[in-house]
Amino acid sequence: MCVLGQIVFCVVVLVSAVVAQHHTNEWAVHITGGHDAAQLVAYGHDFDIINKVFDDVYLFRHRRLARGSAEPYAEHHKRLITHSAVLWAEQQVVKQRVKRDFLTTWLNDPRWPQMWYLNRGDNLDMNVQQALAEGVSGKGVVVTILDDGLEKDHPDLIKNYDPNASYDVNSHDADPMPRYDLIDSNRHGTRCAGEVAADGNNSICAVGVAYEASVGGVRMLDGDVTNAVEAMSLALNPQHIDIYSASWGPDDGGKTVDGPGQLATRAFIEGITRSRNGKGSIFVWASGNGGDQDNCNCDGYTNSIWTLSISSATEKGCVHCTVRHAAAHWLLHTVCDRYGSAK
Ligand SMILES: *[C@@H]1O[C@H](CO)[C@@H](O)[C@H](O)[C@H]1NC(C)=O
Ligand SMILES: *[C@@H]1O[C@H](CO)[C@@H](O)[C@H](O)[C@H]1NC(C)=O
Ligand SMILES: [Ca+2]
Ligand SMILES: [Ca+2]
Repeated sequence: MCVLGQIVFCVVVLVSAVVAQHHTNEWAVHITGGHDAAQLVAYGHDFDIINKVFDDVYLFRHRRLARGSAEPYAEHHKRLITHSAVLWAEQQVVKQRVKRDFLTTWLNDPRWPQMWYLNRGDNLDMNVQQALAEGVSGKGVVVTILDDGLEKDHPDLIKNYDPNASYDVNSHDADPMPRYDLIDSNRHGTRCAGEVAADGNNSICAVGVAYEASVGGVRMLDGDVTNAVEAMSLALNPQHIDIYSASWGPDDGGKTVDGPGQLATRAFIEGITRSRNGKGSIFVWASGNGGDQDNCNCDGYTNSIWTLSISSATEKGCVHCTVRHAAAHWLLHTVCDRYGSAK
């Protein structure tokens, strides 16, 4: 009994879904002779005049026909347009229209609702949803994070992990896994990678700005950072990697003025002139962590002509009182650290 009821219900739903009732019982009618002529035509054909579209175009509604029909009312149409005062008539059809300013991107990652810098609107976010709507989500782009390592098997990174964008400069091997200690000193690189390319809509953790990009990590901050260490990191696999992201630099206390040495400089120049078949590497550098105490120009990496310097604001719009990507880091910290404080 129940089953039969369900089948009937399904059939009804299917039929009404397939046969859309999109022909209305209204016509737009172009009539010469003014309102009196229009009224004559309307009454003679069982219509009411319900409005005007233009001075000489009237909106008619039929008195008896159903509001919605799968088929056009061809007979009624024919009779209407043969009237001598009717220059043109069109039965009105319901058109499918989508509001373009209403972005419906909604991802199922638990932290997505809190990711204001991706989805909050009101000039607070980075217009990422508009880019996603155009299909720009990082697919085909290779990013590497130069930092303290990368948890390549992190559940939110494993899908986008690219071993060819990864290396361990500190230990001279191919595996960029971070070194674990009791205070989690080496989680920075994994968090930065998550900000860029944490997988989207996978029900895990957060969402990267470019959640379909490939991401690798270079472990280079967990040891002595020298000119050679920086240069090897900046020159990794340059025909393969599009973007090198560095969220580190000289001290931001406002008293240090330091910059790349000779080898790192050469890595920049060769990168921008020769890599990616001449298109050049993109070197992205963090700035702004020094807040009011510092000036971004006191840093030979962020003010270099070979780097793009990126800073940010807080959720309240404050640009000079906070750590650069505190919000994203907080999100990744609270739910996403695989070996974080819950370890
Ligand atoms: C996210 O995944 C859900 C299924 O879990 C799907 O319905 C939805 O369309 C996806 N959203 C995007 C933007 O891909
Ligand atoms: C990494 O590079 C090797 C050698 O060029 C290539 O065979 C392999 O497909 C690449 N892997 C990825 C994930 O791009
Ligand atoms: Ca290693
Ligand atoms: Ca995710």
